[in-house]
Amino acid sequence: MPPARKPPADPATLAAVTTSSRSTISGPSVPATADALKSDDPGVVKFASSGELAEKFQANENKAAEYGDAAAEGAPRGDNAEAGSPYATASTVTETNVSPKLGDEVPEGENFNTHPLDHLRADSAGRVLTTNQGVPVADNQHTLKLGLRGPALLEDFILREKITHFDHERIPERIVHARGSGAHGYFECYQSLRDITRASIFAEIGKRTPVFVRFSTVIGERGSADTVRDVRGFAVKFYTDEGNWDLVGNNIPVFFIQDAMKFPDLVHAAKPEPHFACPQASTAHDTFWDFVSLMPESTHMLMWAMSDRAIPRSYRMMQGFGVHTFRFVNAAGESRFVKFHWSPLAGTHSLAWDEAVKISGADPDFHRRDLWEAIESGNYPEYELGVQVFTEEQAEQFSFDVLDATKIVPEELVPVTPVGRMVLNRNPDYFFGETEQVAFCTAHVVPGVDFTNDPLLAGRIHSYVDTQILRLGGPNFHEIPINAPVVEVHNNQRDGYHRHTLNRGRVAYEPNSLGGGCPFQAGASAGFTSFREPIEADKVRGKPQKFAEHYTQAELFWNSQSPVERAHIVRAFRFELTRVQTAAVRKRVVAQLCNVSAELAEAVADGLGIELPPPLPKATPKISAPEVSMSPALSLLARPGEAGVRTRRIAILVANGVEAAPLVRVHAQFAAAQAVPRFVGIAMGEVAGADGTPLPVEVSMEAMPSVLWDALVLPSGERALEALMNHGFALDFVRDQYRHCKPILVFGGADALLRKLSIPRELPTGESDPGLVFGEADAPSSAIEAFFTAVGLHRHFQRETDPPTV
Ligand code: HDE
Repeated sequence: MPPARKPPADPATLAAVTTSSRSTISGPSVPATADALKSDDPGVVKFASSGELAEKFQANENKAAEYGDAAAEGAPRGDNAEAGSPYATASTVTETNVSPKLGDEVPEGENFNTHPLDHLRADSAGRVLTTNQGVPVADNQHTLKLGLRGPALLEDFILREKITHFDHERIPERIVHARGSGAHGYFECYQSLRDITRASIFAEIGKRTPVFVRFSTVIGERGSADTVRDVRGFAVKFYTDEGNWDLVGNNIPVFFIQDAMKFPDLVHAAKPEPHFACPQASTAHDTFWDFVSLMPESTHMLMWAMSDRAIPRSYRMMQGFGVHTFRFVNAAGESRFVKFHWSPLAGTHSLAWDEAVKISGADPDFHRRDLWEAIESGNYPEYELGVQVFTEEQAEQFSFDVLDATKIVPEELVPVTPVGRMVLNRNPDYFFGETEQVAFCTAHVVPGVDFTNDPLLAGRIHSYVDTQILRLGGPNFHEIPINAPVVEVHNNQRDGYHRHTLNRGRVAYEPNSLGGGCPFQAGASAGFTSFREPIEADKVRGKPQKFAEHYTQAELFWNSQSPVERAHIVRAFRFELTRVQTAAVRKRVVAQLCNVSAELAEAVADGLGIELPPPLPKATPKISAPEVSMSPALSLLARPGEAGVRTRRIAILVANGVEAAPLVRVHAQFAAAQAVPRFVGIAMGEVAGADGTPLPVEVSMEAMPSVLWDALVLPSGERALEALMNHGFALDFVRDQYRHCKPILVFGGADALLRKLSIPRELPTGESDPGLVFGEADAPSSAIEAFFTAVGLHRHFQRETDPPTV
């Protein structure tokens, strides 16, 4: 037997446990010590106490009793133990954050829908296993058989119940937006908007409304990777005190098409091609580009989708938009148009394309994990809600039609006014029960919010309710707890699959006298009333003339991008169109781009090795003098967010012989700033510093390669550097950090690693690279400070060249 390993020094383990508890991949090789259990940080207690609980089960003690004569004597009681902390068995440490939707403030009322989710949570701590009928299960290992080697018996209702349930565990995935992740939180109103809307969530300063949010990709299947190039869904369910309002938006403010009639065509073109079901979660194929190049109204959205908006660093670092123009309606029945904008406090940040591609392999759950980890560590994502409010008369003056979902209303025309903030402070207990079963429907509006005649929106009002009926198995999907409003539901709808409500009495119609007329209609002053829009028109199929202009806002977007963003757009078109096989389709897309910008079209044509084609014919001339030709708000750089290192993952490479002291200091400083610094080793275990200090490795380079980190620290120490310089993974690690424009802190001597990889110290312009910070091991403070700044700046794209030289 190998000698027992000595646990490393307590403070080092505690430090590693602290930052490992902020991650969901790997952890130190040795168990957490008693100190961790006493921590004030619930994440650390959860990490340590679940480890402690697992320690109590050294092996499956009952295994031997499953065989031979022992089995026939009857099953033993299952091994069980009590957890040292309730967190040990919790889904999430955020379970103590309460709301009227989630629980702990049970509102009055006799309607079960009003009960918070709390009463539905099942906690098995200290309980025996039962069937679905509540019958205690004596033996969960064996089928009932006639003799140990004999046939299984049909009467085994326990086996049959278990297998039958298992056989039916899957429901259809969403036809679009199948891949996603959600969180609970609240919306808080900044100011009363009573003058312009009756919507109760905007009634008074400080009013809080519970929300559930689901972020998603559009094209990929449920198990597809998070970091594919795609639009992201940004769907918010507000559980208001006048019913649920679902604001089902995207992270891009426009859409590909103008009329719902074309949605199935768009989705069929973008999804895997039907004959061989490829490619997964990607628009980089012939049918997508064939369709969009024949639908020039998609050009504006294509510009956004080929920009870095489509590869966000995190769901926490992207904007959200309602896309359509909606209406606010006040108590007097007056209406104004409104567009909704969500802006993340963490700023808008994206990945590098090469990084996104590699993350798809290294961690397909990258965004899901990131959202979970941030909330779990108390770094609650926050977004500000802004509105653009304008009148119908103003809208008539615009050169574009506000009912056309391929157009934005530039902020220069109508400013965005902040009206509240949304904080996501609680992870779900159960992914399927909450995130999968949540049903967002654009038809879910509340008094004060109304639709416009956007023909795309009209189709959505039908589609979402319809699709839930299939996906969730019937018309009672509103009764699934995550979908139920916090207010009571009373109507005469009855029956259908999975009906839960037990309505009292014999009346299920209206008008009635036998039920005292109840439930009775609320009347216009209390109930939802549609805006009285006078319309005189012929019944036709067609679009207004202003919808025919397809390129002016695509050009506005291009003009408003920084040089780096433009370069990325060109490369995205180049990548996607190179994957297209049909030369005629490629050419058609470039011809489409000629109508946006000659510079863009030429660069893409160049990348594809083709001659610049003549521009596609236009349905109508471009607008000669648009209201706005440059809008800085359209650049991702316009929202750097709170500069800071919170939640950033910092890899500190370690190997035997490192100079440990500066690394321990960096680890501590970043941990204190709520970042996630971790000691990354060649292998798990413990490394010995040059002075003998033991450092616990938290994760290996193999398990978490470079693309999963935001920044890198290269250690000093001759022996350690030699080991790293001779390790292919370590070299890849450093190369990718540099190539993906991430900040690197280089302690004395470690620049040998940079030299080995021909990494220049300067930018292509000759200036020094602000993302490369050099520090002496004995005077690390100023270097660490500079590195903090460099990490807060996210990526250092000034370093980029096409092609990359490193
Ligand atoms: Fe959707 N869309 N969509 N969509 N959409 C769905 O509803 C649809 C559109 C969006 O996290 C489906 O529950 C039509 C625009 C999000 O659960 C489906 C049209 C925008 C989500 C559907 C559109 C969106 C969906 C699939 C054109 C941005 C995910 C499953 C008329 C404003 C919600 C489901 C979640 C989901 C239909 C266009 C956003 C089939 C017919 C524009 C964020 O009902």
